[in-house]
Amino acid sequence: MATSLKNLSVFEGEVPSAREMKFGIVVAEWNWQITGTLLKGAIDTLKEYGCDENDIIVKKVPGTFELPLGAQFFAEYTDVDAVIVLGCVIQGETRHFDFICQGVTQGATQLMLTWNMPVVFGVLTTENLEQALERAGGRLGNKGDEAAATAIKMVALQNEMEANETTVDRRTVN
Ligand code: DLZ
Repeated sequence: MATSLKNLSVFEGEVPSAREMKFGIVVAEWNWQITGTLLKGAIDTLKEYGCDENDIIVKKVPGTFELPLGAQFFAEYTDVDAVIVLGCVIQGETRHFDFICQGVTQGATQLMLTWNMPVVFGVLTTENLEQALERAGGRLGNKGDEAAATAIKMVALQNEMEANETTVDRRTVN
């Protein structure tokens, strides 16, 4: 399993300063016991790396399936540099799990590529509540922390590349 041994609150590589960066967070109300903790982790991490509290805008949506549209609202109506989507889908006895996971993954991917804006996937997809608790401030850290660090890194990368932008007409290559 991809994250079975990883502590999500211990980051690979250096996390740049988040000063002057602005973030939107969309959080699902479904499984709030988990997503509320992801939210706290994300906010604490953004602030820890220098983001001003006033530059963090939080909006709630009913469930994980609604996260991409919530993120699109940020893209459309605000000037945030990145959006973090936070949710928790726990495997049940029906195929709802698959549909929600597929919907949010494809939606978030399509959104960030369309808008050329980081949309960071802070969604836990677990077999049971215990696995989710382990990744929401438990033994394996907090997925919200990891999502926030990723968002900061991606905004820094975009800022750097925009600052060094060169214009290339790729059609002239033969
Ligand atoms: C319906 C549903 C189910 C069964 N499970 C979850 C879940 O584990 N996590 C979650 O965030 N949301 C769940 N939902 C709600 C859907 O995400 C969505 O809000 C509804 O299907 C309405 O579109």
